[in-house]
Amino acid sequence: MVGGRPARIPPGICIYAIGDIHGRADLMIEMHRTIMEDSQDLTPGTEKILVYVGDFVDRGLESSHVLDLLIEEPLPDFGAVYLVGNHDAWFLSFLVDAKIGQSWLRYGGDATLHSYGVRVGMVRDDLQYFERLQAELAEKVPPEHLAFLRGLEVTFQIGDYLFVHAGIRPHIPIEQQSPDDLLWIREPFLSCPDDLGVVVVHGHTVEAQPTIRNNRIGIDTGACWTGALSCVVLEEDTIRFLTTGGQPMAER
Ligand SMILES: [Mn+2]
Repeated sequence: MVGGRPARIPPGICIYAIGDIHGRADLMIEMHRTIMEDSQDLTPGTEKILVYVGDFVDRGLESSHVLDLLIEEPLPDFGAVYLVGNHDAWFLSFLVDAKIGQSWLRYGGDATLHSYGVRVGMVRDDLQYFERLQAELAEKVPPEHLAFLRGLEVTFQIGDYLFVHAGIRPHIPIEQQSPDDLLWIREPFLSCPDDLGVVVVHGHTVEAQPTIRNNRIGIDTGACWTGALSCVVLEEDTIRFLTTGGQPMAER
């Protein structure tokens, strides 16, 4: 809801927004197929835009393959918007600052390294070890992947909707939001009940089901663990979801 009325996408446009993929190429392929099928039923001539809310890499086993597919096989007849997630930013940071290796590897960067053929071995905590991994990764990451990651957008706005990886800090204008908040925020955004002037579509925080609140739609259903990759479909003032098969998470 925005200003007491349902949020809207401009007429003639259909948005498909996909949550955190985290190296699950298998689920992304399945979701792409589902979206292709679903879009057959749209009014002919509808403009179709696919928005990815970021976190393409880490945790899942196929980060490198996910980037290959996005670069080489974008869905035909869809516009595409690729947003940056905190994990995608972490990947790029590691290439310039080996010191962050310890936290990055702990939160799924180890799987990304494996996907590029970089052997992680026994994780140590000395800088030399992370510098070795950094050098090997730099050697093995294709320049196309770096260009893709560096070209990711932070936000995308259309109609009454704002798409961003994590969320926004309530009651601060979009253009004054800190990049840290946009990529990392949880509270006070997630439980804020207020009209934020836009409905925020975001990933980053795993919820058992895709979530609709009056000011946000959360589409991270923890695909890398649950097998459930979610997509929200927005057309005019309608909201519906597509999800790959998989075990939904137990309510927490
Ligand atoms: Mn994530």
